[in-house]
Amino acid sequence: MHSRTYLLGSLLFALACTGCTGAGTASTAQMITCSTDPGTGVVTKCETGSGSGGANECHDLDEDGDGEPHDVADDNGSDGSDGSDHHGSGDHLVAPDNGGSDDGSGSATDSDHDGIPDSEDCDLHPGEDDNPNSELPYDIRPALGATTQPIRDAFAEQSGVQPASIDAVTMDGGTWRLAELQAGTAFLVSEDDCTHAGNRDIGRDRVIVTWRDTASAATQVDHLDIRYCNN
Ligand SMILES: [Ca+2]
Ligand SMILES: [Ca+2]
Repeated sequence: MHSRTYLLGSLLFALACTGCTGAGTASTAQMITCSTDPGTGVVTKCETGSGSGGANECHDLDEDGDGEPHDVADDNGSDGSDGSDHHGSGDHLVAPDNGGSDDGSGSATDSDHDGIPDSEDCDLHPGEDDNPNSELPYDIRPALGATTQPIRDAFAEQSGVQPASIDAVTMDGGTWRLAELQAGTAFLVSEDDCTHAGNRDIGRDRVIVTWRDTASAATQVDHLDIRYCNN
């Protein structure tokens, strides 16, 4: 699919963009840096550029240019047919080695061969492309006027099974519907849900969910994007 010329151009762009601060337009194969939740490692917020190299940070070559590690062909509409994209394939674009915290560790493992060592790779964080959870989908899209319990609806949609317990629901920024989400209370999706400034976008919030499949099982954690009214 990709010619060598295209690939080279993309890499040169990615290299040139390592100094970008986030003000530029989204583009494919851009380097992005994401902050991660200190407790769970879940990706919370991302921006373009190679970041400061601090703690609680990961990197990704954003193949579809949407500013997030998760790469899908169509992230704005129906993306139910993307089950075969990217996962484990050998055609990942490769990031230039721009130094950073992998200095001195020439044998750092890079299991998806994208040029970013596993220790820094967002794709390996909970719920991302190389570490998907089979029980919780990437996002759930409650419709205007629908009655929803977004987290339970998401478990039902993905696996058809509810966990034994949902131990924690947190948000990195904002508290929109947080009380309902933590209590598992059903609510009616209103215009305000569609238009509020969420922690990801207009009408869109990312929550971090911790649960157990059985009372004695270890906890699992994943993020879930709630996209009210398909935002
Ligand atoms: Ca992406
Ligand atoms: Ca990698």
